[in-house]
Amino acid sequence: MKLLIAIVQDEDATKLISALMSEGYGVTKLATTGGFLRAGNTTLLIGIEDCKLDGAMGVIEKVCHSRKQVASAPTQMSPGMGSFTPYPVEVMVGGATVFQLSVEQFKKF
Ligand code: 2BA
Repeated sequence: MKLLIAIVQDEDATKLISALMSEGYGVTKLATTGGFLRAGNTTLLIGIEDCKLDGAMGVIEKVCHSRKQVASAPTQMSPGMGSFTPYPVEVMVGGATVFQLSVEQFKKF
């Protein structure tokens, strides 16, 4: 058995959960925050049998889209002065960041 930890953009989360559920995958949704943009994103926990791994990855790849987002990165105006001001930086946020873990044991009580 595998556990997928999929970090996706909030815009894709509802559609992705629906698509996964309709194909019989179990999903847990967590409200999370990206460390770089400090913006909300969604993390899904998906526990699956090994034989369904490719199917789940396919659904994630199909539903989730990359988008450009603007981040406010701090910059130092005067070196040594300790004064920082934000300036906009454009970054491409991925459709999904997916970690695949092997599950040692799975039980439901
Ligand atoms: P954030 O940390 O908010 O990052 C959003 C996007 O900003 C990233 O998209 C990337 O394009 C850019 N970015 C991140 N760190 C950067 C840096 N130090 N310098 C320049 N640009 C940077 P993605 O790579 O697609 O990541 C989307 C979200 O997935 C991340 O949101 C974070 O929540 C999660 N994530 C990505 N890689 C991760 C990792 N190795 N471990 C845990 N979470 C990760």
